[in-house]
Amino acid sequence: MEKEYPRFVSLLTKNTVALILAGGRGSRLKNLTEWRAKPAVPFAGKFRIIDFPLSNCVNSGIRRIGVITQYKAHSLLQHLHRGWSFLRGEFNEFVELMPAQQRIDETMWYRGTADAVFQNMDILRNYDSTYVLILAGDHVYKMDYGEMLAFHAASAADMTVACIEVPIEDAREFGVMSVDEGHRVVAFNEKPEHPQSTPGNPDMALASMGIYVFNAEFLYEQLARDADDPNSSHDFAKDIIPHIMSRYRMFAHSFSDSCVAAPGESAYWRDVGTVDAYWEANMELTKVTPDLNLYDKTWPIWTYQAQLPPAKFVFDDETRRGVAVDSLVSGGCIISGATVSRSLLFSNVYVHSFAEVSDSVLLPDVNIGRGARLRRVVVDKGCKIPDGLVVGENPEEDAKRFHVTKNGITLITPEMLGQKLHHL
Ligand code: ADQ
Ligand code: ADP
Repeated sequence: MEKEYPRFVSLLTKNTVALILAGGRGSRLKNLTEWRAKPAVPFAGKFRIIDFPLSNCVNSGIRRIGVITQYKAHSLLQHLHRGWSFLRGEFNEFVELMPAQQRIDETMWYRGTADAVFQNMDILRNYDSTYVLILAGDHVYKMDYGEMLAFHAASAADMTVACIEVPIEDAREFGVMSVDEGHRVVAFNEKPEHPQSTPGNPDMALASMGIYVFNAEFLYEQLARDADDPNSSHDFAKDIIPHIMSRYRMFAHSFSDSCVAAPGESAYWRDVGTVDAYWEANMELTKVTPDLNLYDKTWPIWTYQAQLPPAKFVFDDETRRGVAVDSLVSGGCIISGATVSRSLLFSNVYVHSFAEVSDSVLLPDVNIGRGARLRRVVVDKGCKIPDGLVVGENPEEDAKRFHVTKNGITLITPEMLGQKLHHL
């Protein structure tokens, strides 16, 4: 007699391959992405942005992962190599790199996002998975993809897109959709001029998170069809979704059903796509109870961890300096006779005597000279801030040397300081 087995999420995640699109430049991050792709940008003291989707995969039980790279990939590849080689090939677990310009037509870089997947189709087929999960490498969030897969399977969908409500004034940056009562997608517009609001709430719109689950065979068929279409820009949101929405079963899965948050915590999802958003998201972590909980032992964020001594504070009795308050200070840092407040210090940052740093994000290996005063700055990796430099008190003066955003955040990179060393 045939036995009916219950549908376990672990079976779904095991039969899934995740592909992380990590090829875009993220040019709104200005000089922070001059030497590295956006997914490789350091975030939250000791992580890189791509650690979030990668950790979500591993924590969800999806352990076959491809990372599709293109733009300025060196720093990203180095990070993946150092930090993400711990999966076990013996158990059919891996993080595999899929650089552009190597398959099908050797002269062609990836065009759109769909083309980036299409060019890796022969590799993908070899994985022999039932589902393909497509992710962006440039968002910060904690999500159990297993919940989304279970929703996809239960809906008998061909494709499922994860969605989140966003304020209507921000909706132009996203794919905006409408769904029916059964969560089936009935309209989808990529970055619309006039976004449609959600029924009953004119202030909000339903946005695509750029996270897609496909039945594997269905995906391959669609990619092959799209590749032959001379009018296509080979992009998931612009070409693939509009084509399949009315012809096949496409569903929207709500992020609130799969975000990893304890009761009382809000659903956290950030596109740290601009210097302002990047500063803001890092600063938020210095709050007493940040929206992003990095202390949840059930959902660790994995990363590459350098072997560093603990953070050190050298207090000067006379000046009462040598402290950091409301701040995150990573390993290898030394704060010596200086004052740091509401700031986030990545690994190996030295802040020397009489310096004052507030409301700032200092990337790894930054050195702040004696008596320097920095307010509302983002300092890129490896910068040596000269003794006595003052930034954040006179925006017009700052703008002559550095990049000042519309919210008044100053970005400082080694090049702007005339320091040629490119720290990736
Ligand atoms: P965007 O993020 O603006 O919108 P896109 O620029 O295509 O779309 O980037 C999507 C992801 O693919 C990013 O992670 C990027 O790094 C990567 N990528 C872009 N081009 C690539 C290429 N040629 N090769 C490899 N990787 C590449 C998308 C959707 C919207 C949705 C938002 C959510 O198009 O519908 O609302 O994401 O943020
Ligand atoms: P300042 O901040 O006054 O310019 P330094 O940067 O030379 O001075 O360092 C001040 C203090 O920081 C030292 O007295 C020492 O305690 C600590 N320190 C500096 N470098 C190291 C190091 N490599 N290992 C351990 N402690 C260090």
